[in-house]
Amino acid sequence: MKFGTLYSYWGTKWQCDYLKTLKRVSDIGFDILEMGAPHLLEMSDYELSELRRAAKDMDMVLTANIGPAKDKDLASPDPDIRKAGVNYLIDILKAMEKVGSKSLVGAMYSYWPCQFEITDKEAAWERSIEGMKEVAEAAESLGIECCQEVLNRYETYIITDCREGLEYCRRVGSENVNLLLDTFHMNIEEDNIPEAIRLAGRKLGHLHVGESNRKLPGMGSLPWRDIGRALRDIGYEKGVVMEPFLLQGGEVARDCKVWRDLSGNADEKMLDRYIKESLTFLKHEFTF
Ligand SMILES: [Mn+2]
Repeated sequence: MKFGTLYSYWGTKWQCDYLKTLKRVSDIGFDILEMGAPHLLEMSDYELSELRRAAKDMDMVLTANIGPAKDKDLASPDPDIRKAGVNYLIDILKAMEKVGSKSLVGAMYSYWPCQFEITDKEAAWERSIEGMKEVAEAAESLGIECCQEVLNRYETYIITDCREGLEYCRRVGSENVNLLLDTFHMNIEEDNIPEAIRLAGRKLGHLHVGESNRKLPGMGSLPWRDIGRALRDIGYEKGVVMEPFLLQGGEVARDCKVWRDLSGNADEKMLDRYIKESLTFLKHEFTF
């Protein structure tokens, strides 16, 4: 397994100095930096190649996290919005190729955060799957995996448990379209987190890890040792990426509904210490 974190841990805005953060995350001991996929479209070819080289030099893997905006919803009843969604995801895949990233992860089957104005699920699935087939074709030709994130009921109506995620992937029918399970969402929706991981089996392409309140693994009460056992049972060798949201204020906290400080007023040094300790803890629980 490779361990990583989302870039936004230290900030309150969805933005990042990636060269600096790559070094920081590498120094802490991670193997993966998860980027914000939209940022790839804002970067020049030179910046993408510079980041690609830096990641290679540090032996770091880059993954890209996406939650498309509402005007790029693959499940929208509006064909223009669906078309914009398909084009957007394909543009991201092309930028990922330039930065050397092989894994696009997130709720790309629709938009995020969902406003639940439309909840006609079967029709939404039909539309989303049709668009995802086009995206999958591009992903196949670029050798990139698209991992569909199973969310919880408050954030989407499309895919809210592992079983539905597997069915969605089956209907898209591509080797490059797999599942992203996230322990935070699973804790709300699954009967049993390790069993859901076993059910996903070889279709599990990416794992997000966080406690029930999105604190760092080890700060709460999720059954990490049992989760690790399930990952070993399915021979999981892909990414285990933390998505911690501890800081109050700003657009990150607003989008992730962090309405109080969960960091104990940590400064940057403390945040580094917390995440390093969490990595040590998680590696121990997952490999013991
Ligand atoms: Mn997640």
